[in-house]
Amino acid sequence: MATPLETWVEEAAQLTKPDRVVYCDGSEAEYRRMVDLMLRAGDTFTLNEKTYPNCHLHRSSVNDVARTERVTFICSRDKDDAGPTNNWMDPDAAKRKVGALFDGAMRGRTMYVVPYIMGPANSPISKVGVEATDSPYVVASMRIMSRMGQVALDRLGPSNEFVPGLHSLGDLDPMRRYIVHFPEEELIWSVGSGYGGNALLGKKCFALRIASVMAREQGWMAEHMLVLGLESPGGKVTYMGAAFPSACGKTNLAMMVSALESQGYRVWTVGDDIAWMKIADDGYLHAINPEAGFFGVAPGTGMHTNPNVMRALHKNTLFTNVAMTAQREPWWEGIGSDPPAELTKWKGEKWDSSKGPAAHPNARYTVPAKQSPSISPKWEAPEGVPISAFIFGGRRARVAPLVYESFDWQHGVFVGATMASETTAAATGDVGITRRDPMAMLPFCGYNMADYFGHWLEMGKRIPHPPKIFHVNWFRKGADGKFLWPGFGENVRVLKWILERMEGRGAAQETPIGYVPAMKGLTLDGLKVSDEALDELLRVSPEDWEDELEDSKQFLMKFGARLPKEIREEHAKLSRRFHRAVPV
Ligand code: GTP
Ligand code: SPV
Ligand code: MN
Repeated sequence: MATPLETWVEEAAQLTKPDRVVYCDGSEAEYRRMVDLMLRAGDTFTLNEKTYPNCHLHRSSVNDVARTERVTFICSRDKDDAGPTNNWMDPDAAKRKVGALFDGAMRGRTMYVVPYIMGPANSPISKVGVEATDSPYVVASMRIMSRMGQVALDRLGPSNEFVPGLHSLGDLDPMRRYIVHFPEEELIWSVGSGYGGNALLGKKCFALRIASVMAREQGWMAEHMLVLGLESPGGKVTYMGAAFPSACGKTNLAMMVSALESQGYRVWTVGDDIAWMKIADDGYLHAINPEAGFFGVAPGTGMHTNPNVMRALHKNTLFTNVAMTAQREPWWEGIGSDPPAELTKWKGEKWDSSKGPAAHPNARYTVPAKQSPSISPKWEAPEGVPISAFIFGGRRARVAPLVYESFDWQHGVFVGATMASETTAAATGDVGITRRDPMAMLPFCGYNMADYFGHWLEMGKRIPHPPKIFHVNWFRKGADGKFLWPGFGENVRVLKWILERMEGRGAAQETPIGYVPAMKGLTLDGLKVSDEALDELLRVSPEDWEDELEDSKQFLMKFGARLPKEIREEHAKLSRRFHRAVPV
């Protein structure tokens, strides 16, 4: 008798017609074989074996360098279940249209069957997925990013409890690229891209879009959140989850080297991108990191910004679309050194400064999480870690202060639902446009976001000790267009205030949007931030917020009658608080 897995693989092979089918075991030898295939294909290079042992540089197709939200679809039976913020296709129409692209797509190629676990192998919160792919780069990446191979087959056994994902590079033509999700079937189809979240199906497709649907049905949460532990003097560790949109600082915050280490504050990394959270017997929401590696943004990453990851990247790392020096070492803008005389651009040609950035702005590294010096001793705890605070945030040149605390859960959900951020190179399209990105889930929620807000409100009632909700903004700019806040390791000063607020300390002033640190509330010793800059960083400008109220209202109106009344109520309350506030 064929197992459900074998049956699905057989059907996938009938459609895509590969020359052969190979089940992956996740071994070191298999990783080597994948790398050899990539090297022979000519799009991958071995880096300096002395300084970067077992490290490689992969160059993706130049039209395939980031997630493509335009061709990402939620194929629920009812269009309203996808909601106004998702692209939607009828599931049968999607099967026909995308099925035609899969038909024979693997002819002359090998289909690799990649079984993987999202989450620690022995955690009850973890789930199994299977990706069938014709890309050795995807196989190699999945081995770093998840618990892949035999360990997953062992967990699955003859059961049908896995989320299947079919992936083919197709012909890499952006016009024939589709990333489609069937939430009711718990199925993913992706064709025409080999990059990141489009192709590593365990990540955004399963762990967020499909899992968010499961989470709502089953009463848990799947969020685009880093998870960190803040150690305070005496050794107590407090865990926090933070949701920032793509390329807005999750990896950096999760891995930060604390500027207050001498005062006993230290940050431990549990996860850098995704959190799965369930209510545990102790009444807290417990989080696991479903991933096993970091797929992090390279540009801007250096010894001054993220030394932990820099130390982790010197072995067993797969780089994508970075530049390469004559010594065959990776290089990118913001690495902390001037560009060397001889440099090969991410596309492969010789670089000079007239040719734009040497590394693609969305160039990435894929590295095992356990290689980070900051990795938490609890990062694979099967029961997860108890979350005491949620932090929302984004890139806002104006409007949002450095940090504020919501009044209560319902208000906090409103803060998340109306958060906004300037777009980045993590997805194709315009960069720097401010858009609403609720809970940093706009591109990742597998169902109607009005119902998603409802789920958040519901969870607040069910969690006996719900996390307190905060909002941060490291990206506020002064009149000169420069960031007002130094960011990176200095962000621990904000985490410290958050911790103090949770403990009933921490000086704050009440504003219409929530509690903002009092002028002396933040620990700023040893930091050069002028009083004027601090003033601006903490300012809640009624004019800016007047525009903000209008813009968020327009956004919320898209959801029509499906929007929970509590969200509408919070909008009205915020508006009233501003109109009552004495003008400053
Ligand atoms: P995804 O992997 O796309 O989800 O991104 P992410 O949210 O993990 O963002 P990441 O930490 O990789 O940071 C993205 C970019 O923002 C990098 O270029 C960082 O150097 C920069 N960045 C991160 N934190 C800060 C900060 O505190 N201040 C400033 N100015 N830039 C930051
Ligand atoms: C993001 O865009 O949020 C990422 C990168 O983490 S990707 O895996 O490509 O989605
Ligand atoms: Mn991300």
